[in-house]
Amino acid sequence: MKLLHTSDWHVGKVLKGQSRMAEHVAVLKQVVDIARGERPDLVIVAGDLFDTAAPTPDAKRVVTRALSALRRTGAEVVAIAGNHDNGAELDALRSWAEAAGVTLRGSVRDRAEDHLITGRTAGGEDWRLVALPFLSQRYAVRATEMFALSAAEATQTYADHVGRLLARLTEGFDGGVVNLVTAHLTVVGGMLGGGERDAHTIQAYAVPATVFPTSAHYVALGHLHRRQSVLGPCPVHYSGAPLAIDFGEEENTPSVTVVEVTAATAAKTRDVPVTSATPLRTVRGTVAELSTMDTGDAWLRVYVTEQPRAGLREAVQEVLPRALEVRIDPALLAETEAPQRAQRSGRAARDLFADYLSSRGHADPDVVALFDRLYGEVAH
Ligand SMILES: [Mn+2]
Repeated sequence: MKLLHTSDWHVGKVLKGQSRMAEHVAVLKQVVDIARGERPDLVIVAGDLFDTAAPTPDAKRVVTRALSALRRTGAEVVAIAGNHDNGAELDALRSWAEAAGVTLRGSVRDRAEDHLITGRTAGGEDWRLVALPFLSQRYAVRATEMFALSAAEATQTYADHVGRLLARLTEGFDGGVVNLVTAHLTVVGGMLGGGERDAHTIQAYAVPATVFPTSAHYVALGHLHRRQSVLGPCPVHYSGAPLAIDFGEEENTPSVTVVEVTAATAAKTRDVPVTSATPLRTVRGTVAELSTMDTGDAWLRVYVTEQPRAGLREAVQEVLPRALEVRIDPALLAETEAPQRAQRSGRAARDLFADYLSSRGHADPDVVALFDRLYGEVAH
């Protein structure tokens, strides 16, 4: 059978004030086009369909249309909730989704059978898919345990919990059927894409790849935005996000993963690039250097290698109108040594403010003069 594995759409993402909605429409259209060309039997969306737990009506329309369009290619469609999704809300839509031929699993239920989805391809191959949506560590590691355990023990408990769940859910995996797993989690050794929220938590609650059984023919993961396979007892893959979600992910090649697998042969994977999103780029330089750069239509994060001064952001945005984030180069700020804290008592506000500015590498007489004028207006 053939699978199309995708994840981490993050529809509704607003990047530094810039909506990505038009890009998402184009990206998901391309994913649907790929599905039309590839004709997979099953499409798996491994979580983080939305960027937030309270998506806008626009975001909901884009996601539901994409799921329906994928279904219309003739594929079964299964989607699970990620940590960014509102699992309970996805579950609330289950009966509607089912009527449209789309299977949703929003949150972990106490009935194991609820997480086992079975099907048969047009060619007569049987498959079963264990669908485990994101399991919150707050839910998995009860508060009482958190107080009594060290961080390492709490992580172990989360990994144990996920391991026990997967062992229970996959205990019926046996021969003659294509055994599949989808989950939204971090596997130990996985490489972050760069833009995932709260990277610390993502790494702290990593589970070992040994939670997946040798009897699985393919494990379709979401959560890490970088396309990668993970060493494990069976084929374990992250499809990665189909577009760079945030700065730091510009080195990833966004794609979907097409998988050919049978009950008797090892899964063969192939990456199909998704190219419709606007690229993200990080550039560095002085305003003069930046003004000579050709950055095309990319959204930019700009690290300016100049001392901070009033109007610097505007100067950058004038030469690079697609700069969404403008910051002083962190390397430059680190070089600026913080002077000794000056004696405060008995000194004028203007002098204290000037000291503060120079301590931040921002000695700009225009700003001091403006402060002086505004302070004069409110102090009398
Ligand atoms: Mn995620």
